[in-house]
Amino acid sequence: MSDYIERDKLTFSSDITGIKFFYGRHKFYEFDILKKYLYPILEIRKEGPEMTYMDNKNKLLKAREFLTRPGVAVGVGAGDALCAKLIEQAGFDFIWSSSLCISASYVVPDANLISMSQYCEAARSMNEVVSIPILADCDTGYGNANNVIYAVKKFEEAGIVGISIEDKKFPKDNSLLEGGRQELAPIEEFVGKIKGAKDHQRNKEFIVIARVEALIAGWGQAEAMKRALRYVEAGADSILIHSRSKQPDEILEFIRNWNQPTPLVLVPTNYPSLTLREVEKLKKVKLFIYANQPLRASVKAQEALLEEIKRAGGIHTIDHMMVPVNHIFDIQGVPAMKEDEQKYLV
Ligand code: SPV
Ligand code: MG
Repeated sequence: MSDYIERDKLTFSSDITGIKFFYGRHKFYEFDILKKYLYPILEIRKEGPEMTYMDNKNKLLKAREFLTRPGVAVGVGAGDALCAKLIEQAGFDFIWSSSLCISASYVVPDANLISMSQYCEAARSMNEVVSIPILADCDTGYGNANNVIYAVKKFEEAGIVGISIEDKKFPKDNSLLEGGRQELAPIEEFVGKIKGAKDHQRNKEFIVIARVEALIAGWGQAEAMKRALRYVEAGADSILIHSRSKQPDEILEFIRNWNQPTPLVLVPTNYPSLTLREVEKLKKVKLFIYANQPLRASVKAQEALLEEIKRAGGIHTIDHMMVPVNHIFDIQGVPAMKEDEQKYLV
């Protein structure tokens, strides 16, 4: 991805490594850290591909900040663009493009039945409608290290700010599934995936989260810690330590023993008693993800509504169970379209 703008002899080119200024063919300056401020100063077209590029760059920078700034960034799981939009409107920091929620949108088990392209397209459609970053749940990376490298390329191209890959065998089963196949991959195989991802990412801010499934698989704290340390050494930007224990105890034990600067990620689905306020006090956790609650709430709401329509023999009793249709028009951006029509439709 690169932009190239020509103004007489003064030109600049930008790519993922920075911005370079040229007079004729001579490079006279190279910026990196200032690039987010330079785009607006140089008045790159406000619409079109360059702007999309800049939007994504800002999302990458924002997501990086989540890992370094004080406090905890909170993300919510989505399976489609509408859900992502609602999450943004509710004021959350980022979207977790969830393999469970995307699989559920196809009504198939969260077991790598749909392809990497389908997960990626779902994430892309979310990214196109929100201005907060999307972190993609990429399961085990869809195969071996070759698949991970290809996935990094495709998800970066889709404007996604980072991926999470988990150290299970492909094809995986959902981590919360009672009696699911929770088979761990050999450590070195997973280390290869992390290195492959980090070596091939094109944006330096792109985040690779290594997800440790040792507690999910019942292999214990020592194995979880051993793996997490190896993944940090391999270049992981963050460690997602996952648990399906009904109490946060094993997660809290892991966090107590964690003495690396690399930040942790938690998904508290099965241990909801651990609140954001408590997580903030722990200091070592930077991303806190409510992975699937909107999906579960919407299934519950739709089931109740459908049951009531069936019972009442009509749609005359359900107004209080739905938003007005104008609310849907607003979410879809109809007001902005109407403004455009005033200007451009003859
Ligand atoms: C997801 O949301 O798809 C996750 C979290 O990976 S979990 O369902 O807990 O595995
Ligand atoms: Mg998942």
